[in-house]
Amino acid sequence: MTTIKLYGVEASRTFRNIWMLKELRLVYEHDPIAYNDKALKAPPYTDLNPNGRVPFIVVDGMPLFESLAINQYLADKFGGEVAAANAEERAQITQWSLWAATSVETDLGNWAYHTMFLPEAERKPEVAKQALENIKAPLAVLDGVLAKHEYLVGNRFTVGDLNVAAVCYRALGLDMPDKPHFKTWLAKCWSRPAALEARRARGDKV
Ligand SMILES: N[C@@H](CCC(=O)N[C@@H](CS)C(=O)NCC(=O)O)C(=O)O
Repeated sequence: MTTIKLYGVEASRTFRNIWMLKELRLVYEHDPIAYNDKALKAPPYTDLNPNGRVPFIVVDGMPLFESLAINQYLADKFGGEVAAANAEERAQITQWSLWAATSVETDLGNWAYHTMFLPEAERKPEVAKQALENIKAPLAVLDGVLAKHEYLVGNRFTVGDLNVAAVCYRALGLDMPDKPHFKTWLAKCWSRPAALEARRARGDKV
């Protein structure tokens, strides 16, 4: 029998993997260790993820880190509609996952930190403003693609949508009337039952 153990507090990137585990209806153990817990920076945790960060997962003894790679692996291993159907779909899913991590994640994070998370005295409005400016172009790209296609890969919801929507989580709180296709797609992805469960797990009132 397969054993799956996920590590990381829900209110962290770990919720991306909780969403995927719930999409696939997998049974798993969970160690909700916090990202600022000192224990994360030492064995036995660093034996599993030498970065000392969450999330990471252990499936049948194999440790894996990087939230988006974990989701692609879970989809590949446990299959179903959300997985790539062939090498071409897998390539496109990887393309979108890497795109989200490199083109959107940092700026969206900076916007959220400097508008919501940091103590008010530490927030820098100019950083938030620049971050918002920076994400306009990549999100316009996404909006353009979603104007022509309901989903990113293969005309159905896949781990590609899940990974990009998960990275764009903070954009749920952004008013973007000029990006209607992106907003509709984001709301649709995040209203999936598994996505709502993942949000509730991190304390969102949804
Ligand atoms: N690219 C990694 C980022 C992992 C990451 O930075 N995790 C944060 C929590 S969301 C963390 O553990 N931070 C603690 C630290 O950097 O010491 C992923 O997507 O899994």
